[in-house]
Amino acid sequence: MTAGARFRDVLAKKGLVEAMAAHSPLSAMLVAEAGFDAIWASGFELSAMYGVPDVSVVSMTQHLDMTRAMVDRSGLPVVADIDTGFGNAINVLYVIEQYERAGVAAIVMEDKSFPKVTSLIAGGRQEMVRIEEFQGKIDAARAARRNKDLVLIARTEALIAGLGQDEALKRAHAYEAAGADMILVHSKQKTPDEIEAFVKAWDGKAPIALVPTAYPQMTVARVRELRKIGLLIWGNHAVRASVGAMRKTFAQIRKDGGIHGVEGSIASVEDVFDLQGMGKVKDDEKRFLR
Ligand code: SPV
Ligand code: MG
Repeated sequence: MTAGARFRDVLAKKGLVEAMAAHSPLSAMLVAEAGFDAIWASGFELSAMYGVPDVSVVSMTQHLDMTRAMVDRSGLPVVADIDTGFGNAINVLYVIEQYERAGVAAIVMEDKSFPKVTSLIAGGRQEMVRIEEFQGKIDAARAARRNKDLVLIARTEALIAGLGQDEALKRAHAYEAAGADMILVHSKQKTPDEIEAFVKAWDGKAPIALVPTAYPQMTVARVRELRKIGLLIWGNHAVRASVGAMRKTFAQIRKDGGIHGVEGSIASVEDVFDLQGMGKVKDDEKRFLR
């Protein structure tokens, strides 16, 4: 079964795919361990991991390499955040071929112009491409995928750009008409009102994907009540958890002048050995080293 088929299977059986962000194979493994359905190969997280802004500075190959490693190590369906598709429809042809070959289950492509600016930044410069142009990019993605199981998710940034519900709905309908399997609609409002209004007004067939980072009142239970949601993405909680944990640990070590105070609050070396599969290495040594 392809990763895309597995994603579609979870959606059919559970009615909702719950994805958690990751930025590395290790974080992707922890997403799997926690029991989420899928990995969100977040552009924001990877940019933050490289210490650079999420403004199309991280290259397609950097994101692709990390995504491939996350596919390999996590065993979960991976939803790849390909931003704007790294260019125009011609670039998208190549991008889809590469990501499908890397084994992703789904791709999310957004209707902003390249280079993009991260969505949740206050006062961000949010420039969109024309509807027809983005339809061409969806068309290119459809033409490039070898297997129809690969889930193509079109993301509209109309609400992020402040263009209003009508524009968001118009774009969502246009993207569904162009063949998107799912529509992601993003919002940076501090409450779910804007998104709930969109969802209530949505009369298309494609399920909706949400990234409720800015409006944390949106729980799994509330999403299920909305019914039309097929994918819920917890967008950046892996990198934010890491930043918080590292800051706390580093500060404590500086304060204590040693590492004795942090042992109880960080993962043990054995824990990390387990994640790395050192048990198997020992077994393999017995078996193969002669
Ligand atoms: C990401 O995680 O890279 C996203 C979600 O695209 S957001 O950063 O909220 O735009
Ligand atoms: Mg992103």
